[in-house]
Amino acid sequence: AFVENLLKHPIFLSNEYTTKFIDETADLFQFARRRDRGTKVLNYIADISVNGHPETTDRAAPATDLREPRAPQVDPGFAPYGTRNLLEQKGPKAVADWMKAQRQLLLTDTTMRDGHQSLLATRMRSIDMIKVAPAYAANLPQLFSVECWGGATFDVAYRFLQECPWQRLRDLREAMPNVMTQMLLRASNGVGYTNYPDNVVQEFVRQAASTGVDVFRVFDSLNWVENMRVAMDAVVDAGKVCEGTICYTGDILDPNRAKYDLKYYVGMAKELEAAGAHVLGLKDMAGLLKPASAKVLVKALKEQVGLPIHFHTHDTSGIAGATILAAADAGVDAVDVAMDAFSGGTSQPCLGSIVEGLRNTDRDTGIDITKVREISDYWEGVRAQYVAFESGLAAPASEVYLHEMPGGQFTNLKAQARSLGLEEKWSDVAQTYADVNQMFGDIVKVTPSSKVVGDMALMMVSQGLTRAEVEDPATDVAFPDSVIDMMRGNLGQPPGGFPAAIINKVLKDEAPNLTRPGAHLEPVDLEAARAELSAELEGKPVDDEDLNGYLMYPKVFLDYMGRHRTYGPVRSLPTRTFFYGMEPGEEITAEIDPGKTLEIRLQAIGETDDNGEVKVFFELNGQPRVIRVPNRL
Ligand code: BTN
Ligand code: 3PY
Ligand code: ZN
Repeated sequence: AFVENLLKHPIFLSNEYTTKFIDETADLFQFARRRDRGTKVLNYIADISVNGHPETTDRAAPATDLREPRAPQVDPGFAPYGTRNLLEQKGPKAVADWMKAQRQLLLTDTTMRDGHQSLLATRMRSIDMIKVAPAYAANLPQLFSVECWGGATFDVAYRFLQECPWQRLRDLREAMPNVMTQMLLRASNGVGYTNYPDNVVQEFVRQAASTGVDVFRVFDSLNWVENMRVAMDAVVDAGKVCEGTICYTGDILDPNRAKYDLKYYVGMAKELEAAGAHVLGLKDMAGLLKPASAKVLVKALKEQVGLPIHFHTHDTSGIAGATILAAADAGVDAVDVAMDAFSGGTSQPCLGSIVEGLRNTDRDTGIDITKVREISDYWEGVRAQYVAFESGLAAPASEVYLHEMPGGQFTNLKAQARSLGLEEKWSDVAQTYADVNQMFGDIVKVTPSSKVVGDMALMMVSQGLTRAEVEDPATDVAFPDSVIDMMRGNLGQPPGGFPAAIINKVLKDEAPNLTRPGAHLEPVDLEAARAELSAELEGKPVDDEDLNGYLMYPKVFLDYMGRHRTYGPVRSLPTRTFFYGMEPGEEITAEIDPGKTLEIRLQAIGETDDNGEVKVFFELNGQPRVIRVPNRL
């Protein structure tokens, strides 16, 4: 009815048609909710074509003749028996037993989560993942899991990619029914940066399990097992694989880093086993575990803990492949790798090279390397579309052993330093980051504790403060909010607590809370939150997925919904169109619903008129359409 009204409307017929016209024209407004999604998407394309995308302006752009990447073609629905089938049939404990009984080294492909999180600032769009998911199901059913959710992907999907992370998960799950999906969960910090009330964490895990996560890698940013139980219990209750995870820092072979020695890690592993983990995660988020240390650590964990071990690392230093091989020799059960085109540097080591490196050994992965190459060729084409988000780390960086920054943070912090005019002082930032770590008592640095250390280091370098000056009781220091929050105990407690000197300096007379934050955060009234959200959305019914998005990130979620009302299902646009708009003469298709495809041709872009507006001429499924957008350049 709306479209009919619109087509007959005199203003529309006179071509004086803008988004504003729709919003301000009362006789159309009663249908505004059902305003045709094609028009919304055209508005988006018109706006980006005229004004550019705020995130890619002034950044490197893909070659103009770059073609859309094509995924390997497979028989639709072909999905040989895989780990997901085992989980469905026999449950998580059977998956763990099966892992231990395997001789081959099991592989997780991280391309769809940590790979692009570490190389492209998490900007990979769902459409690029979903297109290749059937090829994973058909050709790589031997994978242990595909890590494709959690970490920073949740927030970035809403905030920067204008898409729903739950829908991504649902679509991947459907296209890949035989291989386990895996997510990274920051325990009580959910997929956010601060502790949430227990019932918010429980509800989030329940929903993630129900929408499609099979393996939950649960870690705490201070390695505080006490603060992991709520999330771990929720995973076990959901019948999914609970990977209770140790974050690795320091160097077990370095006598000067005795705080994180072999005994510490074995002790934590035993705590996680007792807490109900099915699998032990060993998460080396900065890539600090060296080959010789891996041999010692994995051997000890295998001997003293009954759980299968799943090792995750980053190749920032360039020798993480060697560490994986050493861990494999020592009996590690599964490791994380990224598809060749998304591997190396701050990402994971190279999947294809590990497959080849172990061929004809007793840890042979059994993975078909020709299928790996086919899929990686696709990923190479995908990556080329995201050059605007490349971090530019051109070579291995042994400096990582100094600062111990996680893979995802390294390049981010570099960009932050650049934007503060501290590019020339990067080596200061790296050293100061290490100093702050010592000042905080030598803590695990991983989201969100890594962000706190980064905030403090940037503040010190930009103000020219040394550690001694910060610690001097006589100087007055304005600490970043995140530092105050952490010293208050709001992220929990590191082993041995934070040093009294820094707590006193940051909090002055205030006493820190040393108990688990979740124990004193009021539970959220979920139905009241749902009603509040529904009211914000003018009465729209709110499902559990949207409610969980809102509970994690209230403002980010509402902003996303606001843009969604204006721009519609832009997730269905090709990546180049999403980030760069279209050129005159160009044609694209966008499947906005299964079987409902928009054929879009941009005919011409007009001149800017006296009102500062530009007419953009399209053909939508063969019908001429004119969209006016403000020229904001
Ligand atoms: C973002 O949140 O920045 C990405 C979503 C796209 C928002 C669109 S881009 C065209 C228009 N111009 C803006 O500045 N925002 C919207
Ligand atoms: C995240 O929490 O997003 C991480 O990748 C930590 O390593
Ligand atoms: Zn990682």
